Amino acid sequence: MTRDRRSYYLTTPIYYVNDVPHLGTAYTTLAADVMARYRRMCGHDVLFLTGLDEHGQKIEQAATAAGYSPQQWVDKLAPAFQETWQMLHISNDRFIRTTSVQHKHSVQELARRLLDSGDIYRGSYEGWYCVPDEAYWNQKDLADQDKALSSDSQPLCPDCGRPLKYVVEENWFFRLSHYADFLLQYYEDNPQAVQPETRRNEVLSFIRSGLHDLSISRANVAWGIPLPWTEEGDAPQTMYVWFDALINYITAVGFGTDDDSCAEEFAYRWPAQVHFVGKDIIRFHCIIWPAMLHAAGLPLPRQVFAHGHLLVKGEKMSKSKGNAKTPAELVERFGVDGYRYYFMRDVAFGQDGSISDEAMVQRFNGDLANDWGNLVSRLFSMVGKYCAGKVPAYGGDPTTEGAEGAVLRQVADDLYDRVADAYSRFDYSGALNAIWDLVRAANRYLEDSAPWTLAKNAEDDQTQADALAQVLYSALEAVRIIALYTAPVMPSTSDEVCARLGLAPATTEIDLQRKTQWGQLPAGNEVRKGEPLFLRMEA
Ligand code: ME8
Repeated sequence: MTRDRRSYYLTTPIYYVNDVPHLGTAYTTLAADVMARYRRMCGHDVLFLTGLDEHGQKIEQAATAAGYSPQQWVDKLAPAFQETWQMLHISNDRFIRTTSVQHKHSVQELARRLLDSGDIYRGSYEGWYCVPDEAYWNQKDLADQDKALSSDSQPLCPDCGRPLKYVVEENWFFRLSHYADFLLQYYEDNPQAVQPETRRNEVLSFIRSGLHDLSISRANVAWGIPLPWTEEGDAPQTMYVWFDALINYITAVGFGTDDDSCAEEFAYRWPAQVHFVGKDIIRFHCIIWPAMLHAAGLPLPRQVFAHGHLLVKGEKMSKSKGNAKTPAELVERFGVDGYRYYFMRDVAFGQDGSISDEAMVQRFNGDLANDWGNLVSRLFSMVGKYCAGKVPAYGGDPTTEGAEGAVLRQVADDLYDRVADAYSRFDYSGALNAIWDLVRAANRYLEDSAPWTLAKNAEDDQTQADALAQVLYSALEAVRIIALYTAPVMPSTSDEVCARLGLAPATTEIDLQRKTQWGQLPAGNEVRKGEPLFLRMEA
């Protein structure tokens, strides 16, 4: 296998298959998709993974309640996730399901390694458990709830607010407490490893408050990967669902098999460049997961980026709160690209963000229908009228473009670095805002240079004819460049604009920096006006 480009391996959480995907799960997946598309366009060898977390008590209970076996249940619901991602034009390269045979081998292999290294031991667990979050809680986490002090009362989960269950069982533990100093040092040496900064601080203070060993097997949950060892007289146990789930990130790139090509892929792909997660699951990803990897002698992911939550009327959107919407309802109204643009532009990635119908309509009408869509339709129709529908000849000679043209070109020339800087900070909104400077500059340029006036005398006056050609060429060139930059967020629209300019699809570019340099639009290409890209909608 030749590996001549740099690997960029990125992941989303694997979602619980207890229901269909909603806007929250789609949000993480979309953000990861935009990053995957951007990195591909910059020439990285991207591997984008998403998938499903199919084991555990929560799934077992949902299946039973619906009258299915757990396997039937996950098989029934899994396609809804794949279909939703296809509908949203998610470009994942792999889709992992934790019920796969390969994943079972991978989990058992990692567990064996940790047993061999002395990091797993037998113990007894007594304490609180949140089934919906599949998370253990210590007494100190519940300190502010008086009721938590005895096992016959029922405290609430500090995270999701639902009643906890008291669990007493003999099972197996991972020596998480051993790794507190290692983790503190690691995060001190690698400040980028958890972002944004607020989340990093949260992780550090959690570690400083003391880590407890973690129970990694369950005696009374049948729906899971069997522990690969049993001691005489013991009933079989299954792996704790988070221990199982986190390992998906290495299963998907070849861990746990004897096959040479898998080992080679693992060496090439691991560690991951970035795990995208919501802030609700940061402790699993920034404490448990790196400790497991380190204990097994494996490198740690380069970065975990924990974004905020989508809020509806101030509350986290979630199935349990009954305020969850499915992407299909919005895609039907706003189109796939309208949907994608809104979530990437209007919600600051990293912070909680309120979403509303009004804001969506406003963004759609203002940024898409007015600014971007209108630029394309009025420009392309002028090219049809004044240049017989062809890109006018103009070599992009900077000495002939005039002051306004030079300003427009400068905005375009500055964009690569601005966009790259924004993406390096996961600032999607900032990247789009920078791109919109070019959209606005192109609209202003048309206003200021008034091609419709130049066209009036172009037939008799060569200077006016040249000026008209320059203006339309420059504006078309800006449109070509905008289509390239917006492709990670709005792939179909960008490909459509490129097709109307007689160009290859924007989404297939792998050298964004070179391709966005000014002056590459070939003169003579047919320009097709086509239907409006975005139709204004009523509030
Ligand atoms: O936690 N806003 O799965 P899950 C933004 N299986 N993002 C949201 C959101 C909201 N309102 N609601 C959900 C699990 N999310 C485990 C993960 S990984 C090894 C195992 C997103 O189905 C966000 O990414 O509960 C959050 O972290 C994830 O969905 C939780 O998905």
